[in-house]
Amino acid sequence: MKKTIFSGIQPSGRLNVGNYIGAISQWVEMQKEYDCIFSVVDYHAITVKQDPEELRKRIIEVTKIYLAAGIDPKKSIIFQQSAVPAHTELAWIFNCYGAYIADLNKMTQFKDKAGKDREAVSVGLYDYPVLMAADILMYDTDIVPVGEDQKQHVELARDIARRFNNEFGNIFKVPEAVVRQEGARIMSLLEPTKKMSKSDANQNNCVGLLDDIEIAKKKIMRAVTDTEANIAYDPIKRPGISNLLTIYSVISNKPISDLVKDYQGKGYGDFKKDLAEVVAKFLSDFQKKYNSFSDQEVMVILESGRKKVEKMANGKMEKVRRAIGVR
Ligand code: AQP
Repeated sequence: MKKTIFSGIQPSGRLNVGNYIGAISQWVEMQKEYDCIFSVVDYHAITVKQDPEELRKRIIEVTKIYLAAGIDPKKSIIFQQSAVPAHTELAWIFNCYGAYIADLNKMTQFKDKAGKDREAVSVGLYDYPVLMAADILMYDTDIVPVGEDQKQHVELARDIARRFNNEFGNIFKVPEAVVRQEGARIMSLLEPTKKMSKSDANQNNCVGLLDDIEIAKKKIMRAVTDTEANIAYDPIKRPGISNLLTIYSVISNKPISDLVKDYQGKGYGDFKKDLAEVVAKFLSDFQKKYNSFSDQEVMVILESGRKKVEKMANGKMEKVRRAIGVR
């Protein structure tokens, strides 16, 4: 039997090359070998304030990005999380069985996102990892391909599955996170010690997948490097240039060591100019595919995905409801 993959992205901003490299590009490869389920996790997006009209647009936009990247709806299931209410139901049950306050207090993403205002953010932002556990565990997922930042949340899903199974019998599969070796954490262009994030208030930190090509090139040219003169890979001491090398390597499919050799004796100016061209070509091909999908097509794909996962989710929920004694 083929293994099951589950992953998702929240429509909380404009998707960037970090999301593509860390998550979506892995998914595309995995479709060849596994049964894949990819969700547009819109109930995660509302853990921070969203404009309803923007959110509606972003749900379609993220789905088109999956399609443009090469997720094939004939091979893989694509669905919208909120269309399957079993996800929030299971999250509630995990809130009561399996997830502890002590777990959520450790979550670094919550600490980063809540900042100093911890008491004033939504309960949803705090509870986000529990909903994510419900998403993953619902479908007997074996593997969760994510970027580095989501590893801790997948660990929690594993703990919840084990705890629930200990109490109620073998109901959930314990999944594993898969993080790519190179590109698991693409950094911000202007502050390369911080992760590139789609909801970053300063969009000059990110190369958006739907950015205007000329603007994207300018963002690369302005990216922070350092005061050294040579092109070298050292993420700790030289995070800026190392991040650009990673982006270059993944997009052009050339090993970092080859790129470093190619740029011996050349400066940042030459390197960035070439990278800007590589990124421009990538974005232009990507956007052509993106624009070939209509909103109508997307709605049909999401609806067909909903029908497929709903059956699985309902089956799992019946077992869970019986196990905890509400049926
Ligand atoms: N900088 C990154 N490098 C590599 N992978 C990344 N991912 C996100 N940023 C990077 C991966 O993309 C997927 C998106 O997951 P998400 O939408 O649930 O949110 P996130 O992890 O919180 O990503 P963002 O872009 O930072 O969104 P916002 O700003 O809304 O919080 C995940 O697989 C993630 O690891």
